[in-house]
Order: sequence, then C-alpha cells, then structure tokens
Amino acid sequence: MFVDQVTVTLKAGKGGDGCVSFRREARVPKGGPDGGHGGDGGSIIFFADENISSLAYFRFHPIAKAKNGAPGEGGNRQGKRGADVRLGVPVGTVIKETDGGPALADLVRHGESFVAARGGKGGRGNASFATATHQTPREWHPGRPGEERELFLELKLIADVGLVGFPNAGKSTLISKISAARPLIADYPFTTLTPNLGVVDIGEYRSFVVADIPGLIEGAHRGQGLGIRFLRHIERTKVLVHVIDVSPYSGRDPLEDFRILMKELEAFSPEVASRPQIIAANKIDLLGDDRSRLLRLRRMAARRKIPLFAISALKRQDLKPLVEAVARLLGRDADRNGRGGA
Ligand SMILES: Nc1nc2c(ncn2[C@@H]2O[C@H](COP(=O)(O)OP(=O)(O)OP(=O)(O)O)[C@@H](O)[C@H]2O)c(=O)[nH]1
Ligand SMILES: [Mg+2]
Repeated sequence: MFVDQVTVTLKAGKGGDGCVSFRREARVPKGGPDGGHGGDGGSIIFFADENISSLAYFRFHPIAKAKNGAPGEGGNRQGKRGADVRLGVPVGTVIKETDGGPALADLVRHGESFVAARGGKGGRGNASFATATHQTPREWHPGRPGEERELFLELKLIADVGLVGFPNAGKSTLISKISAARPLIADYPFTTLTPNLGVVDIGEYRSFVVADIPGLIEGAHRGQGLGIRFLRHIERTKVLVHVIDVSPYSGRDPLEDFRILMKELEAFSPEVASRPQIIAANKIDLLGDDRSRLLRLRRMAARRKIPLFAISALKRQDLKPLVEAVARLLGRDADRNGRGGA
C-alpha cells in the first residue's frame, strides 16, 4: 500500500515529578534532604530510512506516544528518563503543521532526523532547594508536560528524472528496461496507480534515479483520471521525459498529447513545467509505413528546441542515446569523469 500523505498525532512523555525525601540513617537524628529530580519525558523523533518506501505505517498507527519520565527518588536518585520513540519515514518526507505553513523539516538524506515533539523536563527534587539557611526544604517541582502536536507528513520522492505521459504510453515499460524497477505493465490505462522509482546505471559509479508516475489525462488538474496529485513526486526532479505514443494504434494525436501534458504540468506548477525536457517518442516498432505522427512530433520538437528520441521501450530499441542525453542534462555524462556522478 502506497501512502504519501498522513496526519499524525504526537504525544511526547511528561517529565517525572521531583521527589521530597530526607535521609534517615541510624544515629543521624536529622538527615539532610535527598529527593532527586524527575526523569525527562521521552521525545518523538522522525528519521529518514531508505528501506521505507511509503507512509503506510501511519495510516494504521496515526498516534504516537512516548514514555513519561519516572519521578525522582530518595537518596538523590534521579527518575528514569522516558524512552524516546523513533519513527522511520521514507527519504523525501516533508513535515508540516496541519494548517499548512512552511516545512518544519524535509528529511532528504538517509538517517536525517527531526525531533517532532519534545519530552517534558523532569521536576526538581527537594535536595536541589537546600541552601545554608534553608536546610530542610520541602519544595519540589512537578515534571513539565510533553509537547503534543498534530503534524502533516507528505512524501515527495527524490528522483533526478520524472517520466510523464498519457496512460498506456509505455512509461512503466521504459523504466523496466533501463533500471531494475519491475512495475506492473499492461495494455490498459492507469495500470500504474502509485509511483515507482528506478536507478539507471550509466557506467562505473554513475547513476540517476527515475520516477515513473501514474498517467495524466486532459483535465487531470481538475481531478480527471487520477488527477495531478502524483505530480508532487516529480517536483524535485531536474529533468522531465515526456513519453509519447507515436504508433498509429493509440487513437491519439502525439502533438495533442504533448500539448495536454504541458497544460497539466503548467496547472500543477509553472516552475516544474519550465524544467529541461526530453521527448521519448515511443512504440516506433509499430510504425510500419506510417511515420507521419513521428515526423510531425519531430518538427514540433525541433521548433521548440526540445531534444527528441524515437524509441521502442518494449524492444529496447535506441534507449542508449535517450539515457545518455538524460545523463548529459543532469551533468552526469562520461566527459566529466564521473565527478557529477551519484
Ligand atoms: N509495441 C510496443 N508496445 C509497447 C511499447 N512500450 C509499451 N508498450 C505496451 O504498451 C502497454 C502499456 O505500457 P505501460 O508501460 O504499462 O504504459 P504506462 O505508460 O506505464 O501506462 P499507465 O501505467 O497506465 O500510465 C503495454 O501493453 C506495453 O507492453 C513499445 O515500445 N512498443
Ligand atoms: Mg505504468
């Protein structure tokens, strides 16, 4: 189950109360104060874990509580700290208040963490109130409450390249041929319901990450089809690859497809729509004698100065020049001796 947005309720632990106690020893008629501090309450901490791929856990566990600190004890013993709760989230998780506002944290690297709710401090025990003139203090402080808050977690996958295209254009087929990703591929629209990531190897120590997202259709920004909510997963990409079916069997016009894709991208984010793009004209194994769609798309791409590569994802035809062009746009081509590599 792929979940990329959740609301969680966090309750950090309360601090333990300070203790009031006096030393009692044989033959010491009046011992001094020896009540210890309460232990601090546990905090709730999110950390990015590359082995976790979705926020699904929180769908079933929307509330997290950390342990309270234990009260202080006699003999100047501090109460035990409440244990922290550490919650793993996918790399790329953005943490916000539920009423919007700027991100409180954006966990983009494996292991990066964020203290989301702090445990309360333990209260002072009476021993700490003793002074030369105040030798039998009975004061103590209660533990402070832990932070309680509701937060909104949103996953924005981290990929270098985003594949966009109509349903059935061959996006999943393409990612399956250039990476180890094995998404479901089928001859019907909306096969892909959740994004897939694939790592494309481009030689020694160099690679880039591609995101295959569910297909877009006209009106996606108004909620048609699966809508544009998955576009958030290409927000962090640097290059977009339009996968366009140029075969005579799609029943669509490739120029129209490109125009609609651009319109939907614009509606989502003009900034995303202005990123460097490449067109992958797919399914050329089906062209036969009818190359008109490919030619018209080529002319349009040339006019707009968008690099176009004619490929057959299914037959692995001419995929290398496409992958190399993407690598060049990312600055990860071989000419750089791999310095820009991943
Ligand atoms: N002949 C031919 N068929 C292809 C090619 N690429 C993909 N297909 C077929 O087109 C159909 C759709 O492919 P997918 O990769 O699932 O398409 P998609 O773009 O991921 O589709 P959605 O997930 O629905 O958005 C499948 O039957 C593929 O086998 C190609 O280059 N040539
Ligand atoms: Mg797909």
